[in-house]
Amino acid sequence: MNIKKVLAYQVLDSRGRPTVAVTLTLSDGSMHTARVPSGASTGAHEAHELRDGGGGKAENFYGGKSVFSAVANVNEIIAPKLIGHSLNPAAIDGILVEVDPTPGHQRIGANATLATSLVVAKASAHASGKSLARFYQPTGPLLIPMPMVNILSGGAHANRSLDIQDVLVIPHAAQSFAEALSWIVAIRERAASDGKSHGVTHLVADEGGLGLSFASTDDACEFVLAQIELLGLSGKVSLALDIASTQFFAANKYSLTTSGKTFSSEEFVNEMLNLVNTYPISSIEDPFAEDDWAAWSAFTAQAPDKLQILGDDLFTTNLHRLERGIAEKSATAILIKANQNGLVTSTHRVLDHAQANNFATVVSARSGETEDSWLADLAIGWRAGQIKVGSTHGSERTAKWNRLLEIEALDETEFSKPF
Ligand code: 2PG
Ligand code: MG
Repeated sequence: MNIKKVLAYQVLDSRGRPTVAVTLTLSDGSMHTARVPSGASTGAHEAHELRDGGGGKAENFYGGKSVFSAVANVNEIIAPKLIGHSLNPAAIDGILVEVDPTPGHQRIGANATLATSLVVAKASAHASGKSLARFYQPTGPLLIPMPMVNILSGGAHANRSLDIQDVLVIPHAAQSFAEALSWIVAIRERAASDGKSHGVTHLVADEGGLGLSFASTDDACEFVLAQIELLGLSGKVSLALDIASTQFFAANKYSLTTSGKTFSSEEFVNEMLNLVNTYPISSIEDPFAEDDWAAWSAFTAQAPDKLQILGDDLFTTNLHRLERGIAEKSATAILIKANQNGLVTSTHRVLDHAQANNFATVVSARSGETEDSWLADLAIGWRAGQIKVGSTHGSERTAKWNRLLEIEALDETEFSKPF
């Protein structure tokens, strides 16, 4: 089957900001669409998201955040090279690299390359008569990932109502994904009503979590643990934190706004060790800034064996940075975000390399998402083992949860138990 037409256009993400969509038409007449997400707490080493910036049309309508140039790059530079091409995701990703060999797709934009790369993967699955998940794993039970779900948001996602970005929960003792999700919804509901009864005005943050204010990370952890306990889920649901510390690291110091305290790297290693030794935390993400490699290694050497130490801004789904992290024992797990990388095949390669080196892998959405659900299929098809999508509110989040529920209901599956 061949590619007949490729058309990119601008659509909106969950923050109401423009993003790139691509619709591909195949020679059988079928049409396939992919939309790309966008981060807010982005790492410095991510692939380049091309936005138009100030001037003319862009500034008038979207304050410089439009993606008309990325759209034009797909329609004018990429599309002519793909028309008539057979469906081969690796070969087409190779063409995208030839079109723009700069690191991070600086010239044509990673939003242009990823939208194209994703739509080719979706169309290829269709051409082989399979779902996207089954395209990657044609036979055998599919592995439904353990979810890591946002309950409280702070940092860049909730007007810094909390220094850290997320307090999440992991329903590690659930027997199925459906059961896991029902526990999470109950915890979030309880947290929302408890927040109100404490007189706290709560806001729904960028990822659908609650933007409650807390004086400290400890208070936020205790609040979520109280909800877990009241539901009789103690010992069955653990905490996960995304510290997103690059956001409050400057001039070699970690500076917390809520407490007004400032820490050197060494002091912050101890601060994070205290936190993980005090609460039932299964996973901690970005406890240190994206280039503070020494702090990561020092922490990993001293942290409890069972703790998952997860690199997001540290690795930015980049093979070279992952290789350094493996060599320096900086972490034990990697967050996988396709738009940090820019291509589906090379994102998959990063995930495989991590697993081959005994790193756990967590496929993740961005804070700016669309209703597209390819993330769920990739997490399953690539046997990631874990997934992070934000909270349970917002259709851009439920699109992924519902796709996981659908696959669990319809296909032969097993539920991942990484903890
Ligand atoms: C993160 C993500 C998702 P963003 O830091 O892990 O929670 O946020 O997409 O803003 O980078
Ligand atoms: Mg993160």
